[in-house]
Amino acid sequence: MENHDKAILAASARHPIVPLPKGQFYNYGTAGFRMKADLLEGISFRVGLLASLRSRKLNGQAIGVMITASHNPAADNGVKIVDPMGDMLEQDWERYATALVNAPSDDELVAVYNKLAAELKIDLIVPAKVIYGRDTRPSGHTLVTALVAGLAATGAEHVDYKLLTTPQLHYLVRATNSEGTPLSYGKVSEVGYYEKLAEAFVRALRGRRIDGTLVVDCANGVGGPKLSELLKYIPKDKVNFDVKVVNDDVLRPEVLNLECGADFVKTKQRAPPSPKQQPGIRCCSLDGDADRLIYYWIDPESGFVMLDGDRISSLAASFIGDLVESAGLKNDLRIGVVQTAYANGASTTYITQHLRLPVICTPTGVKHLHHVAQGFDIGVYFEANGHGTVLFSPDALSAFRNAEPQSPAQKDALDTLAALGDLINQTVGDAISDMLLVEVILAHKNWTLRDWAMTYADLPNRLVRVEVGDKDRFRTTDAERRLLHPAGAQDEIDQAVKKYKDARAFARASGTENACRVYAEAATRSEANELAERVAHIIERYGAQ
Ligand code: NG1
Ligand code: ZN
Repeated sequence: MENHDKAILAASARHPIVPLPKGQFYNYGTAGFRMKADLLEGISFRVGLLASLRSRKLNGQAIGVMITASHNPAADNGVKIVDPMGDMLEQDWERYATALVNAPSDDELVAVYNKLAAELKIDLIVPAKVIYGRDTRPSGHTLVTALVAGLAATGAEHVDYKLLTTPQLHYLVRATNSEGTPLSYGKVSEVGYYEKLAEAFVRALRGRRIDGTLVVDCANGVGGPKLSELLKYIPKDKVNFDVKVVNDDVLRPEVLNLECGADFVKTKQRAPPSPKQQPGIRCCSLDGDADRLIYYWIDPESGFVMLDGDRISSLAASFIGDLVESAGLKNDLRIGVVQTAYANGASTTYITQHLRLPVICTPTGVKHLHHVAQGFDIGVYFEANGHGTVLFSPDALSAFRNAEPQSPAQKDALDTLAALGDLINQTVGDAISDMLLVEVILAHKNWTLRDWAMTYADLPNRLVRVEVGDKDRFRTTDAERRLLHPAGAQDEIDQAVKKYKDARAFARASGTENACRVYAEAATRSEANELAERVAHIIERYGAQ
């Protein structure tokens, strides 16, 4: 049997783990391992070991590793594993990642590695392949070196794709594993991704005009250069796509996600202060690794108006729902929308009552949404923060291609749907692909952002972060909408909610920070604020016990 012990021991000594205070552990959470970059070198090395094991377990299929901390400040970083179809790491393996990373010494690391290989019946002679990329954070270099040391120590073949957006890496993992099969996802290169999106964008537009200029704030992250690159592949003679790329400075690391980007816009509910936008201009923001997207404009009368993930979700569901009907496939394909408890209640009402589509609520974290969306023929899923995509089942994709159109209108709808199948990233939420989708829909509907915003009125809402002693004491049920523990807390929240009209509130432990989050919505802004404060006090009180 192949033995990696010596190589792992030697390399681990060069990429040590930073011990945490007694009783604390590193945890593979919703975003993989994410924290201050100077804690991550040893973790990245160990993730390399795990990625090799995972690839071997899956008979040498390529596994992805992405080094990014998304919308977090520049000093943070993160390491996340991507499964062969481009989806998130299988849930059971999160535990194995956590076990490897928390091994207290090099010897114990080797012991955990071998124990996992034995328990999971992994043949260490099988070839392993891991592909990886990173965002623009300077700490990415050190983390890549450590990752490669882990891959080399375990004899895994590895490919460095250097700077990538997170969704680009997901694309490349799926493209690598499907290459040469009937289900090929596209060329195995960054250029292949641009070609695929650009071609599908032109096809989905079907000659429609895109109105005005689109300003894209790239959070001074990797999305900036990548979007500029993509734009070169969109033929100017076929499409009038006037894009102004702003906040694309990737040379000064300290400006990453600083006062710009999708997370800033969503949480501060205002436009980035720089560059200042003229009223009426269509704007959108990506986050630091280009997997979140938020649209907005400055209205001459009402000021800043935001169109977030819930809006993108309802826009996509409405457009695709209409196309499916026009294509004569309404009785053949099940369309559904997946949201989390953070979705604005007005969006849920609009989708269920106006669009008449089913909505399922899942716990926070895209892996949950993705999984439930796979249960539909067309599953639209977005988090309110702008992360999401639309998944098409194999049946849906083959219906778009093979259904016999009975009229030119049916043919047009089928062709548009087939183009959307290629335009929309099927592996993970992709801000650049989602942006092209929104532009296609607005062009088809001949809508401005104001027309889009008029479809329904958001309920005023407020999100509050509450510091608690031990957030893990707060346990939830019903897709995180109700607290099970600590006993009594939910009753108090229920009492508070009853005092307001059209109100809803919930509290849950964050999966990415050591805190609880409280969300409240109500008929007016002041009531939403008041309710959020009340529930936050309840959580503070229980959190202090
Ligand atoms: P937590 O910290 O578990 O609330 C946050 C976001 C999620 C998700 C993850 C991963 C909110 C309220 N929560 O999770 O939607 O995106 O980060 O980045 O936005
Ligand atoms: Zn992100």
